[in-house]
Amino acid sequence: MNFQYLTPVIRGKTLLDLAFGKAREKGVEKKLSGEWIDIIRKKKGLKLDVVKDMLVPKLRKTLDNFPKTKELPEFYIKLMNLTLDIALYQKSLGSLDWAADKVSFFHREYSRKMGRAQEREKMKEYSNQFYGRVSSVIKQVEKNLSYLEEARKIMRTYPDIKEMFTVCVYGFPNVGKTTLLNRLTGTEAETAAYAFTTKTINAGYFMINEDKVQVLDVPGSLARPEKMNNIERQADLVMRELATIIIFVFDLSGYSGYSIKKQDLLYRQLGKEKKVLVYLSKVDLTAQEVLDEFKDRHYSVDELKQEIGKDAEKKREEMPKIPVEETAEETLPDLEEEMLD
Ligand SMILES: Nc1nc2c(ncn2[C@@H]2O[C@H](COP(=O)(O)OP(=O)(O)OP(=O)(O)O)[C@@H](O)[C@H]2O)c(=O)[nH]1
Ligand SMILES: [Mg+2]
Repeated sequence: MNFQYLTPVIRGKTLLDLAFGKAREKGVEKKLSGEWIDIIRKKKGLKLDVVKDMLVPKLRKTLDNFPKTKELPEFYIKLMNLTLDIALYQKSLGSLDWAADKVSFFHREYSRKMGRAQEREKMKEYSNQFYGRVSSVIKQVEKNLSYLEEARKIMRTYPDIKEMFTVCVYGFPNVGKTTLLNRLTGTEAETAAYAFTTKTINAGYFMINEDKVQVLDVPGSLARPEKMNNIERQADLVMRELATIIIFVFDLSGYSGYSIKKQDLLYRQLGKEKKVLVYLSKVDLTAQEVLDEFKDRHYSVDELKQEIGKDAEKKREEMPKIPVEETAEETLPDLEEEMLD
């Protein structure tokens, strides 16, 4: 799923300005002939059409632009639950459908009334009533349009996650996770010398032998499962739901601002459910005796790739293969023979 291209939501006031502005233009430019009262009726009717033809497709387009929750893979629903008010999101989409229907309904109703009107005053009254009702419909959904725009800005930051062998880079804030992602995959994701630089999920890819590996770099986590913030929950979600292997980044240098003891606590919390590979960041800034004291097996960037490559290959080989005799080409000649018999 790619959320980068969600288009900005046009807000209520702009929608109304566009629709009424266009209606004014149309009323002036159209040359009509016949009885003057019929000309007025036609002009007013045309304006109603213009307003509807501007608003309804724009509302529907906005609605279609956003993914429906029932069409999304489970991971994204969980991510939306962490980053958005999913009930309000759904309600907002529903309100656009309602608004489009309402505008169409008023258009039909007032076109009919206009068609029957005989006096100029009545026609003017119907026009004004139609504009008033349409404005009120759009104003009622303004808070939903505004929410969808807010949601769009958040959803744009969602990673385009592919179904393939996936590794998650995990660890405390500011330890060098994004720097490692960039080294592994050649991405240029933002890194900075402060905590919570990464507020969403960065994705990168590398090839190892025949396999393509997806690396997801997540926001930093603190070792406090009972009171995680939304940013940490995203990291936790990726780590649990998507990753086959976790790369745990330890910063022993002290530059991240988090003690080795604290980092170790988070490391132990990962448990044994998934394979965890340890990477030491900022070794250039770390005292030799601190490095010597570190006893856990750890990997360089190249070793990480090799180790991940082995598991990716194993997983590929475990994938069920379609036996050759079951393919269409193999079964066709038999069929032909049967038909000849
Ligand atoms: N000298 C040195 N600096 C490093 C190394 N790795 C990371 N840094 C620096 O450490 C800081 C934090 O690095 P990031 O990669 O942004 O850390 P992060 O873990 O992604 O941080 P959050 O996204 O905030 O959780 C940056 O200023 C990096 O340039 C390293 O191996 N050596
Ligand atoms: Mg980062």
